[in-house]
Amino acid sequence: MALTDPLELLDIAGLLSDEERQIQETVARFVAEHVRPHVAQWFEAGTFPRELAPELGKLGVLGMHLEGYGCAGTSAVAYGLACLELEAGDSGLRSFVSVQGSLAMFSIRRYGSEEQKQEWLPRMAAGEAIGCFGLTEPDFGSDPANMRTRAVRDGSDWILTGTKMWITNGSIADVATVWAQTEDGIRGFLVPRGTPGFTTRTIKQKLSLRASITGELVLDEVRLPDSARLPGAHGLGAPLSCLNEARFGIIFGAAGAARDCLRTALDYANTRVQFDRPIAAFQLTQEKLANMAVDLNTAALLAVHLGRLKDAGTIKPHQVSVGKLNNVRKALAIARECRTVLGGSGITLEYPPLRHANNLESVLTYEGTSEIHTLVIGQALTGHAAYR
Ligand code: TGC
Ligand code: FAD
Repeated sequence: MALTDPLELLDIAGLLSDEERQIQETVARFVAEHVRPHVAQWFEAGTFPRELAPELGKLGVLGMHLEGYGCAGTSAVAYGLACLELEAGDSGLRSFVSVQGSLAMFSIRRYGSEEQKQEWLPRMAAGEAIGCFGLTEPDFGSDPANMRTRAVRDGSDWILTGTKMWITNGSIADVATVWAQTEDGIRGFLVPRGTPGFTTRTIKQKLSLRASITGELVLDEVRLPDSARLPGAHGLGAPLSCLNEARFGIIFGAAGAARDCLRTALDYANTRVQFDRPIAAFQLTQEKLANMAVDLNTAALLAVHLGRLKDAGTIKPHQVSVGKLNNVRKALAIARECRTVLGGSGITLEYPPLRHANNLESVLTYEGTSEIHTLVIGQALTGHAAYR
């Protein structure tokens, strides 16, 4: 008798509470109804349907692990499981939710004034307002400490000038959290769409994360009042603390993309007949499937373990790096291997593995490249920072 799901191999669901399983199933149903039937077409067209935002708001996943202001305040593990199911649909969908909740909303929740929280968080939780997070610049990605975007005082106002690159939701966002150098170190600012001097552009011709909008933010002497500054954010540690949140979601999300690929490959291998036998009956295919199932289940175990550490309030940034590095690397390898199980059919959008593999190329790079996470782990092991 075959297992119905590859994650049954280690009974990962047995590690979860009833409430966590319920949240996971609710998100899985949403993805089955609202995403799976359309996602190949969104990917092909290179669009993310904005009208999905209020639906995601109703589902309760936007800022779901934050407390108050219309957010559900769930556990970290529950949030992770939601990311797993969203990314099983498409990494672009999980990206939308990560950027909205873990970067844009989290930056306001942790570092914003009471007025900023009241103004933005309830609408963002409902999906009525979309946020983005501008840290990366054309010349400074892995090394944000050297960013060129500047904010200088002009009386009681600030004048912001600079360019942010590769910004998820950048050209559809109603508000951007923008990080800039000041005389007093790095600070964060909320820049609403429509502010004079603030323009955005959508980046085209992507071969990855096509069902997600990626943009450039241009700030040309944008004048903002001091009330637009995030008063609690001082120094590079502030944006990096937001990254910990989004990186955490990716640890679970990558496992979701890999599970979708492996489910597809298992189904395909059981039904595709060559040499008068299902290809699942060949030892070489079984070796692929077994290795991938072991890697997927250990990735899921790691995700749940890190989720428990996060819920206990003890997780460290280098532990998040272990999860992000391992799970994205493994998910990418699984997606590519599943593609081979599907033969020629694997290269089309009719099946998800190559779409996931292409998406995971971005996931390997954003939120800290695999090399940067390797160096974070190296620093934790040796005490030596080897970035510069
Ligand atoms: P370093 O001197 O090590 O640190 C500066 C200050 O920050 C503190 N810190 C952290 N705090 C919280 N969480 C972390 N993970 C932190 N890492 C460092 C550190 O303690 C220090 O604090 P203080 O008080 O002493 O000043 O900084 P560094 O310049 O040497 O850089 C370290 C490095 C390379 C690890 C960091 O720059 C880095 O992580 N680079 C990667 C950049 C990155 O990940 N960018 C992502 C942009 S956002 C994105 O990709 C969104 S995609 C979303 C989607 O679509 O899903
Ligand atoms: P670089 O930093 O130039 O790196 C190029 C190569 O050099 C990489 O392999 C890197 O690992 C390597 N490298 C760099 N430094 C070192 C070192 N010290 N040692 C060894 N190797 C090194 N950013 C945001 O701020 N907000 C977003 O919403 C956002 N969304 C994104 C969406 C997509 C689809 C993509 C692709 C990117 C997004 N990013 C976003 C940007 C992303 O975080 C950066 O691309 C990433 O941090 C890497 O920066 P970079 O592209 O400038 O590459």
